[in-house]
Amino acid sequence: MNASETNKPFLYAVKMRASKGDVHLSGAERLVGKEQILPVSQSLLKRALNHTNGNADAIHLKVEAVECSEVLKVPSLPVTEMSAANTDEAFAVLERLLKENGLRNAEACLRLLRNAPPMRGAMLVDIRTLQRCEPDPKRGVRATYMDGEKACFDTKKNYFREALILATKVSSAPHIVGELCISDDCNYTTGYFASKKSGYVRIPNLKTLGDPHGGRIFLYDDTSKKDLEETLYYLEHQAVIVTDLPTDTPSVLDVKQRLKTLKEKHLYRTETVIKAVESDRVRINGKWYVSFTSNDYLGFSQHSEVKMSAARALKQYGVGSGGSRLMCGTSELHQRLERLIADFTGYEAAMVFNSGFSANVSILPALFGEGDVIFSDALNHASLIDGCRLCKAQTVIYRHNDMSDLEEELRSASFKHGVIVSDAIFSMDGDIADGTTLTALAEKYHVLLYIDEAHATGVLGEHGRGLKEHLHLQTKPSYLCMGSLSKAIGVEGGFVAGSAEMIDYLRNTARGYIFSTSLPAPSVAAAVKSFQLLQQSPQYVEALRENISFWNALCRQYNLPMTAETPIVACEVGSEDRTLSLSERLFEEGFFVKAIRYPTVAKGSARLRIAIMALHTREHLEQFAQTLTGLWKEMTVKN
Ligand code: WAQ
Ligand code: MG
Repeated sequence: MNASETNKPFLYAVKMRASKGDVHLSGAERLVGKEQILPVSQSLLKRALNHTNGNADAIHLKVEAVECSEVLKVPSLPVTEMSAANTDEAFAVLERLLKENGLRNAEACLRLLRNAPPMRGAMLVDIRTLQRCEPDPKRGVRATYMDGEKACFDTKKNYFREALILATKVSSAPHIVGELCISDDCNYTTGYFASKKSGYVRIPNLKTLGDPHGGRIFLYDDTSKKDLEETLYYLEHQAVIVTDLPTDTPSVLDVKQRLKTLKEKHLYRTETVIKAVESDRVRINGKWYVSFTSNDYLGFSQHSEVKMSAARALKQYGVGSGGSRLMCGTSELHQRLERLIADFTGYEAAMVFNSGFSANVSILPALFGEGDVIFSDALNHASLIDGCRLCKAQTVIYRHNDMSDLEEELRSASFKHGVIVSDAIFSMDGDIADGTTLTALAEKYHVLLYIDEAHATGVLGEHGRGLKEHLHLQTKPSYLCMGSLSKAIGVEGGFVAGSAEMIDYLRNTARGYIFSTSLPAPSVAAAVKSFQLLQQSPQYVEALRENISFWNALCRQYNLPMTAETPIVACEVGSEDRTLSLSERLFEEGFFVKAIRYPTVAKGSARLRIAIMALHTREHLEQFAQTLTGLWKEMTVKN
């Protein structure tokens, strides 16, 4: 690199080539300004180091100066997308394009492409004779010294961008009338035809997945070959910057199309408007339905004392809290609620968030970062998944409630800090986490245990204290209990309970806590009352448990395969549209149960999520089981 000798402006060709033994793994090049040499080199090196073809044992990185005055600017070929369902259709498209571009021996040309030997360069083929005319047929001719106008720091190969740059340069070379290309990467099946006349035409399915065979032909049109040198020089040495690449101009998001796709896949969701709630019934469009959709398991959202408590707080404090907790959003009520939660769950301290979702996406990133590993159950709630995503820590997903898989992962991972994250009751399946083994594993491998009790608070354990009470587990300092105020507690918000220091630290670092206006006083007062009700008497939890037992008895009586350990009953149908129609049929019969579909559950495992409440009358439970049995039989017979 001797660009510094003069004051002329330069660009720099940065070329990377990675190989293992004699095998070429990956290669890429950029043509960039001086200040981009380092970041671009780094991205190319990363690419060389992380190539799926294998680990490189030699990486060549070459930086060469190119005088700016020598650089040609060429506008990108326009891009057209074709469709082709299989290789036959794809090759038919290619053939048509070749013919449109004046090639008389299109079929023979395609045979040449199909039988291209593996090489680093392309074949330079005379369009009349189909003879190859590059000096070294083993190597082929290589198009180099080219890039898009804006530097690109992709560490993964951007097939389309790179191919479009190459095709644009090649099509601007003297005597080149077209180009054909199929990637030799076995997982990339889209190829293209490019020419000045046709532009860059993308064709999918030019080969089948897994096929490592590719090839590239530059079509040359100059019978006398008097300018062959010129063509070769242009391809291999002329520096070209491609302007106006299509990705440079972002396209407007097509939400209309996306909505259409959602509807086609039966994944479109609508809101049901509830006009009134009364015990286990809701009014929709002027009619009362028995609801099996609410998470208000104990009916506290309607409990007269809970409502009174909210009303008093409304009078005293007003509607909104006016600020975040660390500003003016902490009232005596907030503190009382947190004290109550700590006592109720059996921890030193607790703090309240505006929602369980906010708690999960705030707590995990506050605690875990680079070098840490989160071990997360495959069926954890979306907010836990997003909490993991927001962390710089690595996430390892273990099979749902599979403790030997979890242990295997714990044993084989290395990390600075680790945490096991699990729902206590899984929200869409209703099963209970194996808390005993989780606790033992957390201790054995010196990791934190983070349990999301959203559906377990007020449900599990004699007094509804959650998983710990249910399994008679001791409180451990390395155990963090997160929960919700919006399910059995009947209000809104989330919480986390743990050691006093842990909670102190989280108040200082959990972003959803710090940067949200705090819960309004009426909600806080209502939650306080709900916890007091739970503490005063086990009657509410008992009533719920009795209804679950009654439901299970009905299931046995009607032969319905839907017995449940918790108030969440998974009625798995599978197909999205059949689940929707089951929900509709039940609605016609006076029952309100929503269909649960992807992404809440896996594709093809759509279901009704039946939620049992303490408020359900036996009569309603019985009527529902009876109706569901009829419809369920109808469905299973049909399919
Ligand atoms: N110059 C000439 N020929 C080359 C070059 C080059 N710089 N790089 C690769 N080839 C030849 C070589 O024979 C390869 O075996 C063959 O092309 C395929 O190369 O719109 O990835 O790099 O999404 O595997 C097309 C993208 C991707 C289509 C093409 O080619 C789209 C691709 P690969
Ligand atoms: Mg390749």
